[in-house]
Amino acid sequence: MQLEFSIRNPIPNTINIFLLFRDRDGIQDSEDNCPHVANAAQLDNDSDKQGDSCDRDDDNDFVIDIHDNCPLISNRYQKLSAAHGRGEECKHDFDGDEVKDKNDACPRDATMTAVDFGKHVIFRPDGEPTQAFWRVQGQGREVRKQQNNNSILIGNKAFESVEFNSTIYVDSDAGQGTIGVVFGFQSAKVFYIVMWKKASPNNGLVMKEVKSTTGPSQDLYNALQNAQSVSRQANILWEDPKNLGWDHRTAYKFVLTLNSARKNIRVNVYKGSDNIISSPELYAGMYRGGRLGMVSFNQGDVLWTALDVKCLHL
Ligand SMILES: [Ca+2]
Ligand SMILES: [Ca+2]
Ligand SMILES: [Ca+2]
Ligand SMILES: [Ca+2]
Repeated sequence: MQLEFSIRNPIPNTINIFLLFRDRDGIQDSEDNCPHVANAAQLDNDSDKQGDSCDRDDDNDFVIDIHDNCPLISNRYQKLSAAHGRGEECKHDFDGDEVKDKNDACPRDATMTAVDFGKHVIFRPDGEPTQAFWRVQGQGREVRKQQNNNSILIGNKAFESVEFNSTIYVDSDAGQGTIGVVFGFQSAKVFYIVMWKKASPNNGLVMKEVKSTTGPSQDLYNALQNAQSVSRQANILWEDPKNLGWDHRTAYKFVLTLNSARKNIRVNVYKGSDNIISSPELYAGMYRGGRLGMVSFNQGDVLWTALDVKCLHL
């Protein structure tokens, strides 16, 4: 919904879009279940319209969270499991979604047990109409972009602190385009992007912070492709100083670690077991969580496989 809001009803350039979001988590205050706390995931375990991040009692059992031995499962009598140091009712399954913690991608989020990009939106940052060139398969853990066009796929689920893993593979000998991932997506005007070019002279991996006054437009697309920061569109946060490009038919594992509390972000890229690209821990002042996705410009036959997400509780 956030995306449609931004694309179909662009906000005039004169209005600071952040005035609508006091806590800058991408949720409009009127719809935000914690308007003073950045909680992009909007979790509300007991469905009382007070988000977990600002609800003192997330399970409505009258034991406040800080004293509750199962804060997401109603257990008024607080029976303790001595072996686990938690309440009996949540000793193996903290959020009560019937997936044990060790198998649960987000053990403190009952709405999320495994990543699934089956539900998503697609948009073109250049503002052109989107075409159905994307396919999602493998229970939402594999995404393929078949044709060469400029578009971004964004999963519907928003995350706060998270580790996002994907293996990117160009299944072709053709093309010199850009491949990458998107994170902290709040709207088509506010997101982060990791882009990796193949061709020189501007090859190499770059991480950008998008804060666009226009949203999808030729200006935004040009700014994303620009080797410099472009005011009112996109800032470069980090560039790989080694300027490595990617190769056809080679698998690269991307690991993004995102901390919404400390606003730290980090990317590592592996080829086999070699850590070929490693950013330092970057401070990203506006990172407050958001949705995850994939990007490719001027490149077809791109595969994102082994998609995996782990919520981090820091
Ligand atoms: Ca909020
Ligand atoms: Ca609540
Ligand atoms: Ca409670
Ligand atoms: Ca669980």
